[in-house]
Amino acid sequence: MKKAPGEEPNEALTVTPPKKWAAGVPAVAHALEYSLEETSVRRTGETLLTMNQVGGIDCPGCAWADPSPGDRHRNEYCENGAKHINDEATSRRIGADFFREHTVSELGRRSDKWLNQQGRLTEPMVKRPGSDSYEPISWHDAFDLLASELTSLDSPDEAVFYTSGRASNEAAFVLQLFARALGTNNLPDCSNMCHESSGFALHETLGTGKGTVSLDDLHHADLIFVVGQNPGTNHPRQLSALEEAKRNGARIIAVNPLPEAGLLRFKNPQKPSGVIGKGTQIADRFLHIRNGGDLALFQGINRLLLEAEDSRPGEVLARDFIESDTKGFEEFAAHARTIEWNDILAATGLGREEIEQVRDEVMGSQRVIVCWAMGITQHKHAVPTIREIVNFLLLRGNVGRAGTGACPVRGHSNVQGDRTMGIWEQMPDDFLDSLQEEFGFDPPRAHGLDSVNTIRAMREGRIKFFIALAGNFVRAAPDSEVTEEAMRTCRLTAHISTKLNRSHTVCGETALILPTLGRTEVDIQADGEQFVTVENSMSEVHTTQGRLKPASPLLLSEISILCRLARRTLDGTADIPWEEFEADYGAIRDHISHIVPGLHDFNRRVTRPGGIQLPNAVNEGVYHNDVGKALFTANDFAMLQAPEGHLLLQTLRSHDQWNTVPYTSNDRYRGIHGSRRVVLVNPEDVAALGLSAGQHVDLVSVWRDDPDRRAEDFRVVPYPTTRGCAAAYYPETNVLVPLDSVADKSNQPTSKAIVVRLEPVASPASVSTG
Ligand SMILES: Nc1nc2c(c(=O)[nH]1)N[C@H]1C(S)=C(S)[C@@H](COP(=O)(O)OP(=O)(O)OC[C@H]3O[C@@H](n4cnc5c(=O)[nH]c(N)nc54)[C@H](O)[C@@H]3O)O[C@H]1N2
Ligand SMILES: Nc1nc2c(c(=O)[nH]1)N[C@H]1C(S)=C(S)[C@@H](COP(=O)(O)OP(=O)(O)OC[C@H]3O[C@@H](n4cnc5c(=O)[nH]c(N)nc54)[C@H](O)[C@@H]3O)O[C@H]1N2
Ligand SMILES: [Mo]
Repeated sequence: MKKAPGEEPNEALTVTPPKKWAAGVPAVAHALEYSLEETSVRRTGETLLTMNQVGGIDCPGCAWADPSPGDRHRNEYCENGAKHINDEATSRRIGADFFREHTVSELGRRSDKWLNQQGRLTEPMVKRPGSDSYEPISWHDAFDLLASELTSLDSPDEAVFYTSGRASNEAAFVLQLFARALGTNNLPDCSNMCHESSGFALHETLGTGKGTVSLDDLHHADLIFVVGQNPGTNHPRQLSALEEAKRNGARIIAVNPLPEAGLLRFKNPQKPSGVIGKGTQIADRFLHIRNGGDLALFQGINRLLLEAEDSRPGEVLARDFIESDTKGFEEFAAHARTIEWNDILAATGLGREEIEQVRDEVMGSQRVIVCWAMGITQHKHAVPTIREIVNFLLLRGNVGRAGTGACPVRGHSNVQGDRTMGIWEQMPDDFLDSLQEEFGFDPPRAHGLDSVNTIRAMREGRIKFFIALAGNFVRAAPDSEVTEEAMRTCRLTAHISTKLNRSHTVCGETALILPTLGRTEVDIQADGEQFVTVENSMSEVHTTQGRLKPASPLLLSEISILCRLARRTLDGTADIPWEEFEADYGAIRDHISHIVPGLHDFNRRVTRPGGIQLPNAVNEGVYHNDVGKALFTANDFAMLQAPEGHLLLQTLRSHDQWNTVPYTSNDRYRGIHGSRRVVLVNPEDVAALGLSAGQHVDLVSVWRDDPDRRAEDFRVVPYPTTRGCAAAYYPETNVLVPLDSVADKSNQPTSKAIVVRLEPVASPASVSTG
């Protein structure tokens, strides 16, 4: 059977029943097992004990907030945080010898897991035109090469600067400053594929791109929705917050096509009771929804609330708040009453009584929060879905008060901060005006390219230069084959990276690997030891400072790389003190403090325990959107329907990966072991499609008139997902996501809704169950 390049072969697949609880002793033991395999015991201890402590390392995992300094546990990290940090702190190294032994085309046939396991990158490497190998290059020559490409472009808009959300605030600020001083807004980032839909909908309705809740709000809410997210795997410390909320009397409603372990029960490994007891039941109510049914769900709840107000006028809706703080209520309400129950039930797959019970819980609650992540944002109608969630919150005044609000749960540890620092292809004019005033150059005003439009522009031959600050662009992006072909049209591609990944093997004519310090490592510059800062999902900005000896003496920090490149390229054309920035990151923060509202006096305030809480105007009753009020919206009903014989496929994360980087082939909570090439299908659909457990199938995605897209050789696993829906892991399935299948308005790839058929292929092996 032909294998797609870079895919891990199927090992012996074993399927066990999905777990009914998350975390607890096995989780900690599992993390330590991984740590000991990758690094020495001493390095593990050093990194873990300072993780998420004041003055220590911010976990490079998710963006969940830390408890206030006095309330932190000595081990304020989760199993997965421990894995991520140790993945970076590994003692394995790759340098010139490795690249002499492995050509680029050979590396291109290796799996994501294998590439990552080779260890830390240690020296700058170049692949020259016509060559199939990376060879060493000095930093000096690497910067010359990059600068000469950049200065020979016909237009700065032929260059693209990608950022992944692990980059610090300071590195992100320097990157966008460099791009804009050069003359382009081409600043795509991972957020374009992550929470772009949230940003768009929240800007429009509440006048902020960010969430409005703090940890304290969560602890004091009395009803919390967890919609389209899998916190047991992706935000394990959120479970501690939910546990605390429950102790304070909150009820929790989980909405998901999969009964995820962390949503059901949680054993807190940091509490003795969690180690021995049965743990806390997290979700009081589980809504087993069809993929993409959330818009209809919230439309249904909203309609019921409006009708309840009809029969008990003045008792259900927050009339005063609606009057004083919002606009558009009448149009919204008139429209909401037209949504048909038959449609709502078909789209959600839920019963009407289930939705009525939710209405009753909402009416019995004074403080409601809605949390959401990729299960909401990666859909064609993601923006209307989030607008409808905002309608829901506004109806009973559940924004701007303690214990209430909108909580888009961010992914990468600093994805939100990168946006605050100006990583956005369409930064508003007031930010650009401030840059102009501060640095005396005229930033470009035309919007640049986001991630999807970058690939489109490459395909049209409009991009010559691509540089990435962290990340794995070709694997994170949709339509892998299309994206890879597009990337190869560039004259030069360069990656500032800690570890090897597939993006290094998909090269422009010339390609550079620029190895950099990770978050765990000491960063010493001309003016002494430096720290950097990050912003979490709750808009708290704080420091992070590594302790470990750098993986190689040849590594430069991200900021050094960017400042040296900017200096070489711009050659004094803008009045920006790149040298000073490199020597003392405090100088970067001084400038940021003049540009970003809320970060005044940045250097002094950020080192205080707990850091800086950025203000959120919504909580002051101020809405910075076009209408100056919280906006109710009327959203057209939409539902996803796969044609007869097809399923709606969502692509998601296993318990043992960091985005594009699988650590092992296991997904412990879901009971999948030994292979990632599995497709989870409802047992009734397995039967209806004439398939059987363990059968080998190709996943074939059908999109408009396009030729079929195919991901080869997956195994069918009967699994309690909703009827008509299926799930398989990212990034192996990105090949199936059509580039043009994007969310309306936000242009975010629809990675949670791909129409597929399962085509049986011949194969001898069968699945064992145990
Ligand atoms: N360990 C670990 N932690 C991570 C990451 C990682 O890779 N590994 N990645 C980080 C990043 S960048 C991000 S963005 C976050 C992602 O965090 P999540 O959003 O939790 O990540 P996914 O695995 O994509 O899971 C999506 C969840 O939404 C559900 N879902 C899918 N479609 C729908 C739908 O239509 N409706 C509803 N209601 N639910 C749906 C899925 O069943 C699944 O539970 O995690 C961050 N944290
Ligand atoms: N089909 C499908 N596609 C998706 C998603 C999905 O759910 N389904 N999710 C989307 C989402 S939410 C996201 S956020 C994107 C993720 O997209 P990216 O952020 O681009 O991808 P990552 O896998 O997080 O990047 C991992 C690489 O980052 C580098 N790295 C790690 N730490 C550091 C560091 O400290 N500095 C530097 N310079 N480099 C570092 C390493 O080289 C590593 O190989 O993928 C998106 N793509
Ligand atoms: Mo993300």
